[in-house]
Amino acid sequence: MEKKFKRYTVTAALPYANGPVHIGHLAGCYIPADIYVRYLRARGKDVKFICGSDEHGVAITIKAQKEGVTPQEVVDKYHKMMGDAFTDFGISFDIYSRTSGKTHHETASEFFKTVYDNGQFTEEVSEQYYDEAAKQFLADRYIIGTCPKCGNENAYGDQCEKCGTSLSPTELINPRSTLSGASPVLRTTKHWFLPLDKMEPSIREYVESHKEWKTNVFGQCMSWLNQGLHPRAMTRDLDWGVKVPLPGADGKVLYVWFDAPIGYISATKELTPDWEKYWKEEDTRLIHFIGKDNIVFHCIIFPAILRAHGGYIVADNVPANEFLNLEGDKISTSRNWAVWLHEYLKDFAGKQDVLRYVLCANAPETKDNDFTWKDFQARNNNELLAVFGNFINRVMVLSHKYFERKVPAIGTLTDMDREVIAELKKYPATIAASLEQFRFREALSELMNLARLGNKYLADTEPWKVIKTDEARVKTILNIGLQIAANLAVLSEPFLPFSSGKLYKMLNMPHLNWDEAGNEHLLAVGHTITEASLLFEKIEDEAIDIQLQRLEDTKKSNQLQQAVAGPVKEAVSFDEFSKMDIRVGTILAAEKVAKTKKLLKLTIDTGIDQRTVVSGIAEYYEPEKIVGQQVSILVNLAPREIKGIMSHGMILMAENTDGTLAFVSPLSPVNNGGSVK
Ligand code: B3M
Ligand code: ZN
Repeated sequence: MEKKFKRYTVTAALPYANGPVHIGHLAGCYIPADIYVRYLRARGKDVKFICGSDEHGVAITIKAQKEGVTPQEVVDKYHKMMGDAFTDFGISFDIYSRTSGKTHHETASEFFKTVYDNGQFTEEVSEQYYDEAAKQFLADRYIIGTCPKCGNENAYGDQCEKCGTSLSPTELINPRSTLSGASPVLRTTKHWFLPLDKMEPSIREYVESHKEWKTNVFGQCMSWLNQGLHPRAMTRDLDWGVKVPLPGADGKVLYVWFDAPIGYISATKELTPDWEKYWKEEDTRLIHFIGKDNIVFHCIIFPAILRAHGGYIVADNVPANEFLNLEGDKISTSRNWAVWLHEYLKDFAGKQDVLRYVLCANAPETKDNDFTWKDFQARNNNELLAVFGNFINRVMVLSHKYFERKVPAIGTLTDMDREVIAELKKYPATIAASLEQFRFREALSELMNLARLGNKYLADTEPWKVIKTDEARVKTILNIGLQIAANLAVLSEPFLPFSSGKLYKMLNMPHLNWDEAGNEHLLAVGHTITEASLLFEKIEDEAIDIQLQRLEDTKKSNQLQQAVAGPVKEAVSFDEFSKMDIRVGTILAAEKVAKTKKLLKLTIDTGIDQRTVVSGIAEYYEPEKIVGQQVSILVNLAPREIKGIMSHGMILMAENTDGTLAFVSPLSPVNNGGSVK
C-alpha cells in the first residue's frame, strides 16, 4: 500500500451548516480524520485534508423557515460557528470551505453538465406534490400528514418519526404543506436521474475489490447492492442550491447529495492550483472519513457520479464510524440532547485534549457507543492525569531538582534499563500499525502504554530514594525518563496536539517526525529543558454534576414540550365561576400526615381565619421548605375528612401533563385574604 501511493487526499464529511458542532460529529468523523492526517504529516507524507460546510438542501431551508431568516443567513451563521469550533479543537484541515462559494457552484455545475453531455442521465417526468399557495414543489420534509401505519398525525413525507416507517409523500393520509398549511396538489415535473441500476455491475466490482474496508462499511454496501440499486434523481424542485445548468430547468437545483461530495473537489481547487493531482492521479490515495449515515452516498453514489463524469479517482477507503450516544440516549439537535463544542469550551476552557482523548478512547468504531460524563471524568482523572500527566510531572520535577534542568549523562545500563529501552523502541511501529488500519482506540491505548511504561520505570527505580546514595544511577534513570517523555511528545501529537505542544516546549526540543522517534537519543546530554507546566488537571465531581444537571433539565423541558393539553371542559357562566371563593393565603405550618406518602397537613392564614387543609403535595414539596409560601386556596369548599383530619378548603395546584404539581402563587406579594378572580 505504502509503495503504490505517492500522496493522500483525506476528506471529512461536510457538515450541514444548520447547527453548531457537537461531540457526535467529533467522535464520528473529525477526530479520527484529524488523528490520521496528523500522523501522515508526521510521517512526512504529501497529504491534503479537506472539509467545509454543506450549505444546500432542505436541512438548510427548513432551519431557515424555523428561525424565520433566509437560508443565506443560516449558513453564514453556522459556517462561522462550525469553522471556529473545529479550529478550537485542533482539527487541522488544510481548508475549510463552503458549498455556497463561487468555485463550488462552477465546479458542481460543470460536473452535472459533463455527466449530462456524456449521456449518462435519464430524464423522467413524474407527479409530485405542489403547494399552490406557496407556489412551489414540496420536498418530502415539507409535507406532513397522518402515518398510514400508526396514525401519527405529524408524520413527514419521508418518514414517520413515531413508528420509524419510511414513507413516500403520497402514502400520507391528509397531507398538508408545512409552508402554507394547504393541502398540496399533484403536478408533473421533470428530473434527471442517475441510472444506478444500470451502473450496478461496475459499482459492485468496485466495492467487492475492497474487502479490507471496515466490516460495518463493507456490510452496509453489500446490503444496498444486494437489495438492488434504483435510478436516483439528481435534481430537485427547490430554489436554494446549485441551479441545474440546462435549458428549461428553471426553479430546479442539483440534489444536495450530488453537489455536496463535489464540494471536496471544489475545496481542493481553492486550496491549491495543483488540485488535479489530488483527484485524478491513480497514485493518490483518496480516503473519506464519515459517519455511518453517509456510507451509501460515499461508497456507491459518489463513485458512480465520479465515474459517470470520468477522469477521477474513487475512494480507496471509507472508514466510517457508527454513532455516539449521550448518556444512553441518541444525540439530537432538535431535542438539544448533545454536548455542544462551544459550550464545552466555556465550561472546560483549555481542556480540548481531554475531550479529544475521551472521544477517541470511546470512539464508536465498530458499534454505537455511549458518552457519559462519569466516564469523561474517570478517563481524565485516572488515565490522562494519573498516568500521562503524572509521569511527565515526576520526570520534569526530579530533573529540575537534581540536575538543574540539564539532561543528565547516561551511565552503565542495568537489565531493567535495557528492557525499557527495547520496549520504547517498539512504540512508533506499534501505534502506526493500528493507525494504518484505522484502529484509533487501539492506537491511543498503545500510546498510553508508553506513558505507563515511563510511570512504572520511575516507580520501580525510585530515583527519589536512590539520590541519597547513588547520584550517577539517578542520572541514568532520569536520562531514560526524559527520553521516554520526548518520545511521548512526538507520538502523542496526532491524538493530543495541545498537550504534545506543551510537552515539546517543556523539553525545549525541535519538532521531530514520527520516524525519528523510537530511540533513547532524542535529547542530548547537557540539553537544557524548561519550566514544567501541568498537562492535565483533576476534574472534580462538582463540574460533572453541573453537566448532569443540565441534561436532566433538558430532559424535563423536552418532556413538558411534548405535552399535549387536554380538551376544554363544558362552558360555565360567569355567575357559576363567581361562586368559587378563591383567596391568597400563607402557609404557617406544614407536616406530613402519618402513614401516608402524598399528604401534607397545612395550617393556612387565609386573611379570614387560620385553618387546616390537607393537601396531596408531599411528593413535590418538603414541609419545612414551604412555610411562608403564599398559595391560592378555595375557601368555600365544603369541609371534608381526610385520614381522620378535617380539611377546610383546597389548595389550587397547576398540574403538568406528567402529573407533577406546582403551587399557583402570586408573583408579587398579595395580602392574605386577597381574592383570586
Ligand atoms: N452534510 C450529511 C451530514 O452532515 C452531509 C454530509 C455531506 S458529505 C459530502 O451528515
Ligand atoms: Zn407511524
